[in-house]
Amino acid sequence: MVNHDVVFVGAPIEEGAGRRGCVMGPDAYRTAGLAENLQALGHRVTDIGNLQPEDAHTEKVPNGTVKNFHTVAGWTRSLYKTASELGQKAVFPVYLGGDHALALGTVAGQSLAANRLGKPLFVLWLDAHSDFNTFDTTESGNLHGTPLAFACGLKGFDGLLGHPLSHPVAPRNVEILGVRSIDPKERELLVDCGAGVRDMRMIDEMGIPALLAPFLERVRAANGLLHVSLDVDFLDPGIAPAVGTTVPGGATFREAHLVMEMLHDSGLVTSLDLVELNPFLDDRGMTARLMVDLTASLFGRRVFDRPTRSF
Ligand code: B3U
Ligand code: MN
Ligand code: MN
Repeated sequence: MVNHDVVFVGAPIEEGAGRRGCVMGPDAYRTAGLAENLQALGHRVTDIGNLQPEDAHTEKVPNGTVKNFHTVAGWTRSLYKTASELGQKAVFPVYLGGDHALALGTVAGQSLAANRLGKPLFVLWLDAHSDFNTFDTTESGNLHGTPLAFACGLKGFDGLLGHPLSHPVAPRNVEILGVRSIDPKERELLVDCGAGVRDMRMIDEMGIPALLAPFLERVRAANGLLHVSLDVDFLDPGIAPAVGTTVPGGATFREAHLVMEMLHDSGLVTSLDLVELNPFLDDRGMTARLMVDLTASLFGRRVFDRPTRSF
């Protein structure tokens, strides 16, 4: 098994979500033993602590719907900078959220880094939502509903970085898995751009391996890097209650672990977001522990060794 140099980057942002509590996410992962679990698998873990948002208060607020624009822009800038630096080093960054607005910075930064390494970035978005709104289409104004559209280079994100996004992710390199809630205008944007959308019905009909293996093959064939963004609400609320935006009918315990196990076996994943954990809503830490266990599966925990790699 490959031993990674894992770097934890805490990003206690909660201003992208509709309710407070994600600020406690990074410490909940630490308390639940994320580092110890990865070390037990043979990985080296360095925790650089929590980032601070930059100051972006002079930017013009894009419209009256968007909430907490200056704070989210500040986080985007510091995460973009950190991700573009870490993405060029021989380390495996794990971004501890924080709400999903943190991916405004992480995906764009990892994409810039991948470009500098001469490789395309692919993104696997594990989420009940597609997070494909722009500042113009968002109905809620919550910016955790926008990061994938920003990463794909859609228009209408003026002022977020302070400069245009130079290396967006190609929408055909994006796979959204487990989705079951899409807003009407967001749906139009998604259809137009051609990102891969695999909803719960497809998981029911085809199963995880038939959906995920072809995507991993594409990443491999393109010699690409793979960023995984895991939103707690990808999981069924019955096993993962600690999230502000539960949507019934999510991934089961076994489906989620199988995704992580296949990702590990592929050897293709180079960076990870753990987002939307709201410890204030948890039930005796069960969601934090499940997220730790899923991460351990992604980093190679298994019940029994298989003789050959299957994906
Ligand atoms: N699409 C809705 C709902 C939502 C997106 N992401 C989350 N909720 N967590 C929105 O607010 O943009
Ligand atoms: Mn999300
Ligand atoms: Mn979500």
